[in-house]
Amino acid sequence: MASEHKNLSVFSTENLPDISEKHFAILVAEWNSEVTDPLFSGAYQTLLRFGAKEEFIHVQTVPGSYELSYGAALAAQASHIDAVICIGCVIQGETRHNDYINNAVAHGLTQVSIQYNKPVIFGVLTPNTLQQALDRAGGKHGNKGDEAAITAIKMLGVSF
Ligand code: DLZ
Repeated sequence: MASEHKNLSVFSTENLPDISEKHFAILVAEWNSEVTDPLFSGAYQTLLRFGAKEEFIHVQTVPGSYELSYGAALAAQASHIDAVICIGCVIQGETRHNDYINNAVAHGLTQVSIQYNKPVIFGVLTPNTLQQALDRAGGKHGNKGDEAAITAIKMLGVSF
């Protein structure tokens, strides 16, 4: 049976919804700030580029990526917030702390999104090395913060 299909590719920026009246929360983890700062800038500038109003972008830092879930829950339960973008970077260390943090954040953000019925975007890098992270925070692999913002915008256009 044929069905209508909307292209959700994160790399296509055609036919994005109007976001001029949408409010965004951006949460930024302070850990690995040399990575999360450019990720944040990418997300922020991308929202502006696609029509968000500066005064409708609400920014809050949290200590580490683990705290993104709680921050996202606070943002998502605020009635004026339409979408939440979470920025973090968890670099693999000598122990498995990164696995625990990454799993907890991925699970936590999914739960928040479903509980509050709002897009909550996982803009968390999970690299093996700092260089891999920098490559994805404005380096040779682009800026995943830009992609996080575009993902949030696209999700605001998803409806049934
Ligand atoms: C503790 C910790 C470690 C070891 N590594 C990172 C990291 O690479 N990236 C990150 O965002 N946060 C890290 N944290 C901090 C935790 O996310 C969290 O802030 C603490 O465990 C306190 O809950």
